Amino acid sequence: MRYIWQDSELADIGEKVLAGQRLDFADGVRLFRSHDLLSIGAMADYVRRQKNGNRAYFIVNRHINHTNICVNRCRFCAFGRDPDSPGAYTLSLDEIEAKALAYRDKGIKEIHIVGGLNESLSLDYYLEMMQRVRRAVPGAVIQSFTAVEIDYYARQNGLSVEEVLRQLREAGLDSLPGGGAEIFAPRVREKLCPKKISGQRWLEVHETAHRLGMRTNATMLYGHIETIEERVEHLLMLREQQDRSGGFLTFIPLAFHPHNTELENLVRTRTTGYDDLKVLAISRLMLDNFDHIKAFWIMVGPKLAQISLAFGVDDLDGTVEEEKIVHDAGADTAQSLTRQQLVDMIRAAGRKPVERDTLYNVIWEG
Ligand code: V47
Repeated sequence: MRYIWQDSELADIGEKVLAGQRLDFADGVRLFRSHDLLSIGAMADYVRRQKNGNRAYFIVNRHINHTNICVNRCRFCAFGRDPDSPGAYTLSLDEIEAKALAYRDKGIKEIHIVGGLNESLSLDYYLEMMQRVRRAVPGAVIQSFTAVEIDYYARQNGLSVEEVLRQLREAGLDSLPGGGAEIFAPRVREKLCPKKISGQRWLEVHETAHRLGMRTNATMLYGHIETIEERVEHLLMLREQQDRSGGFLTFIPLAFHPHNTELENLVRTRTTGYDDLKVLAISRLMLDNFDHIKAFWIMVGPKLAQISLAFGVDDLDGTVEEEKIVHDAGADTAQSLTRQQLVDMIRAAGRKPVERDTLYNVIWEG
């Protein structure tokens, strides 16, 4: 069998992929510099098939953003507000419980809750939130609070990250989502999110969660001021962490949306479809110790997410229902897709739809 990349400038990288050898920093940079998208995609598709066969995953889930009040005020974020700004909100525990309860009988398998760093909320609010959501939807996995939020609750309460995670887990938390990673490079963090925890700290929080037996996700925010080298470093830092602690489930690249952010005049355009596919495919190639690569359709649109199934992606995320963070920043995607739409998108790409829970337990196979 001959592969498309064997006649390309990337043939030597393709040989490594075929031999199951790890790609290095220089390979990653060359892949990002190359315009041979089809060769990169074919290599990623080869790896994807080795790991996941013909399966493509989705989940019936619901996002809840409990507050947009945030002390960090990152320059790339259109969601965060000061407490007295127009549009600032904090959901009561009754409101959060009602949002979860509304999905109780709809086969929901995951509740994804993230929000801002709100000084006026106590750890008790989060503990009771977990208890109430757990009771409201006992059949769903609760994947909540980014590493940034967990670190904040620890500092706010004079507790260790481990203690906060233990208490939240006791109350119902199962897993951490991958947000807040942005780009680990200190140069970018100083410019875009100087108040946010360092990349090192983000990794430490995930390492602690993994040590406690919790599975977590990882992300990378791309398409702003980061360089190609900083993208590759970010991926390699995640790969090294995964070698050490092994608890990452899936990697989700997040395409930067500039509208309504402080970067709007600097980064005038959204990421291109070409770059989105390259980031997804190169992530599949570099992160050889991650089982899954997810295209969050909310970010890249359902059509590109579907095409990405031929570029290394094996997961489209889910029904979502309500999304504020990227829609505040100008996303023009819908708020939700139905289960049937996800199944149809996957089938039309020639793949076998598999409904999963957060931990990739199979709920249904089509
Ligand atoms: O942490 C903020 C990013 C994240 C913008 O773990 C932005 O399965 C684009 O992490 N343009 C939240 N992105 C979303 C997130 C996520 C989504 C879906 C699934 C999972 C998972 C995680 O969104 C934030 C930040 O990194 N973000 N502002 C923006 N303007």
